[in-house]
Order: sequence, then C-alpha cells, then structure tokens
Amino acid sequence: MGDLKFPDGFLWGGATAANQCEGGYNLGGRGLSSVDVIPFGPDRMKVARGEMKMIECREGYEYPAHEAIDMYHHYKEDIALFAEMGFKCYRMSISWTRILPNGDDEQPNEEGLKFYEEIFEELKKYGIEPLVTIDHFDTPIALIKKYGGWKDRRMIDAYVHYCDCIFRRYKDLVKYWITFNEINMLLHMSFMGAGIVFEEGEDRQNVLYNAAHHELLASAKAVKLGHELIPGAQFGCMLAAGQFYPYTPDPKDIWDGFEKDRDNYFFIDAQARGAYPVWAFKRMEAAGVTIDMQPEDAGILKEGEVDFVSFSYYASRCTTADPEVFAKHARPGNAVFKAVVNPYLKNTEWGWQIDPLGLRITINTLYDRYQKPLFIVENGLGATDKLEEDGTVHDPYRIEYMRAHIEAMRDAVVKDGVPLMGFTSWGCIDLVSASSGEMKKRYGMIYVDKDNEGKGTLKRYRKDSFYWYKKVIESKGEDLA
Ligand code: BGP
Repeated sequence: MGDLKFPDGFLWGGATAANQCEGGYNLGGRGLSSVDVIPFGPDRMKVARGEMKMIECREGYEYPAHEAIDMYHHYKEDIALFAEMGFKCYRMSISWTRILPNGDDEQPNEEGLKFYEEIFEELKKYGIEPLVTIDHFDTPIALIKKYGGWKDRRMIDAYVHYCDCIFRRYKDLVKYWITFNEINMLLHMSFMGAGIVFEEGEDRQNVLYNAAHHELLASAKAVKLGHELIPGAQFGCMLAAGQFYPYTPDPKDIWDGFEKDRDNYFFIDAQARGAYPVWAFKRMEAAGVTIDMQPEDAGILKEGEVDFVSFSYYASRCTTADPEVFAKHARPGNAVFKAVVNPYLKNTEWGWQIDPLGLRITINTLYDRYQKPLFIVENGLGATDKLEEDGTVHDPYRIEYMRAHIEAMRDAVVKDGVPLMGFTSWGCIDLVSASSGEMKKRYGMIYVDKDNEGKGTLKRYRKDSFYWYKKVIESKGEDLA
C-alpha cells in the first residue's frame, strides 16, 4: 500500500477565480472588468464568445459576478474551512481592476493591494501555499474601451505593469504563479478569455491569432520579470486540456483529432518551449493569418519559458472528419468545445463526459510533449446538490468522480512516474459557473446557500465530500475509500 502515497510536498488543495467567488465588484475602489458585464441567461454565451457587444451593465440583466459568493467579506471563514480540509495549496486569482481600476493606472490602488495581502497572510497562518492566477478571465473594461482588449499590442505593457505591481508587493508571500487561465479559451470564449468583441466584417482568425500572440508575449515578459523580482518563484502556463479522441479508426478522424489537439497545444508549445511550432506558421499562412511579429518577439518568447505546465481537466473530447457524422452525434447544447458524443462515456447533468482514464492519458501526453513538471489546477464535477434540513449535503456522485480522477492521477504519478506538483480541485467552495453563470452547477466540497436567482443566506455548509477529501489529503492520497 505504501507506494500508493503521493510524495511529501505534493500540493493538495482547491481552486477558485476572483470573478466567480469574490463579488464586491464595485467596492474598495475596484474598476469594472469583462466578467462583470457577462450576464446570466440566454445572452451569456453570445457575450462570452464576443458575438454580442455588452461592455457595460445594462438594465434588466442580472450579473452573477457582482456578488458571486461574496468571498470579499467571507474569506477568513472560507480559508479556515480550507485549512480544516487540510489544504496545502489554494489556487486563486487576483482581480486586475482591484489593483489597477482602469487597467493601466500609474499607481496601484492601495485598498486592492491590501485586500490580497490580507488573504495571503491568512493563508500563511495555516501554512497554505497560494498559487496565484494573474489573469483568470479578467480584462479591465477601460482597456477594452481603449484598445479593444487583447486585439491590441499595447495590452502587453498594461499587463506587465500590473504584474510589476503585484510581484513587488507579494514577493515574500507568493511563490507559485500562473500567467493566464486556460489561455486557449481565447479561441472559444473570446470576450471572456481576452476582452474581444468581434466587429462586423472583421477577419476573426486574424484577430484571434494576433490576440494570442499578444497574450503569449505578455506571459513571457511576466515570467522574465517575475524571475528577476522574485528569486525562487515558479511560473506556469495553463491549458484547458482534454485529449481529442477519433470517433473511428479512420485515419481522417485521427488527423482531425490531431489537428484539434494542436489548436490547443499551440499556446503551450510557445510558453513551454519558448517558440512557435513550425506547423503553426504554415497553418496561419494557409488561413491567411498574419501575425504582427516584431523583430524582438522571438527572443521575448524564448526568454519567457515557463517553469511548469498547469492545466484544467474535466473531460476528453471526441471528433470526426465527416461532417455528417459530426452533425448527427454533436454534443448537445451550447458546448464550449465543439465535439461529438463519445458513446463509451457517461455524462454529467450538464452533458460533460466523464473520463477518468482520459486524465491519465492527458497527463502522460503533456509530459511526453513538454517534460516539465505538471500541475492539475482544475478538475471536478458540476452537479446539483441538496441542502438537507439538518445542514448536511450528501454528494456521493462527487466523491465517486473525485475518487476515479485521483486514482487516474495516482496511476500517472506512481505507475508512469510523471512529476506532478499538485492537484487543486475546481470550485472547492461552490461558486458561479463560468459557462452558464449558474449557482446551481456546484463543484464545491463546501456548500454555499445561494441559488440561481441570487437568493440565499450565503451561509457555508460542509458536504460529505468535505470529510472525504480531508481524509484523502491526510493519507497523502492513499485512502480513497
Ligand atoms: C474552466 C474555468 C473555470 C471554471 C471551470 C468549470 O473553464 O477555468 O473558471 O468555471 O472551467 O466550468 P463551468 O463553471 O462552466 O462549469
């Protein structure tokens, strides 16, 4: 049994993002950010994808990020609960506009800086290591108005200035950093990922790949600056991962999956290898995409290689080159990644396919490709929970999901020998869903009393999975019963 333990120093924990849990959107001098204007309801996806312009809060709409679960006022209580579960690590993000309300103010907002400093001090009290995402679906509205978000190269300087402010202030408190959350999401949810609203007649591919270029340069510059300012700190990139499987053994399907994986790896190739892969230039050329490549850019990418590769994993994806088969078996609903249904897998209530072995496959693929330490910074099950009258929440389905995925991760570590730095379970406390804006889609091991209509006491409750995960961490992953 002994060899089933994860190594000492493995960073067990949970993950959240400012925009999905913090609330207090207009408090403490905070400026408006992209996520603050992404509404609940039928227009959400259109806005998140950059297909409907909404860069201010409008009458008649509900904006779940404004209050979220009000961690702004509850963080002490929440961190105490994380500590009770035995967290070694807490992944969170800093809200850019809490630090720089207009995104590029010369002087940072002291109240915002203080807020996160207090959080980091609180974590330190319990020996919890923060893992900080610098930009988790978070583009300042003022910069969207000024530059059109990441379409514009000037975003790089604004971002690096933001990094400079937080690196200097938190250099003694934060050792692990992630430059951009799910950087490949820029291709799928362009407003949420990069503050991009498509204009009439604009060449979308051209816009997207230039925005990607800007984010990649910004990431590289941040890594370089961070290494200079915070000796010993480690910087990671972050991928929305999940291998594409071919629907059939037809080589055309294999190639289709291969190409779709490459669309995502494109970003991580640049961040983890410090250069664009050669095929990317060919593909861009074929698609008529021209990147604004300045003479210094290749050097910037090279100097800004990340130390580790982090990723989210919820499901594998399945694809086919045959449009008719694709149409017939397409995943229903407003799926973020276009894919077909894999008949071998079960679905969550939200139609996400459950594939724990896919996690082992993904971990090994990423390690084969990059040979850098990996970090699973998101994984979990979004499900409906029921708060019982006695304050308990019975969530065996979540325990089952987590057990299977932790087992697969353990196989990758113990049997395959992949160096994995840690595992932070997504939405360790219930929070607002990024894709649907719902509270009902709960990932937490801590229940928060709030519903889709925004009603509830915001009181926190321990679910059954809370006690289960505590035991997993205590036993270093050996006891998953
Ligand atoms: C990832 C995001 C998270 C999170 C998660 C779950 O894409 O990085 O912010 O929300 O997915 O997705 P959802 O909230 O849509 O269920």
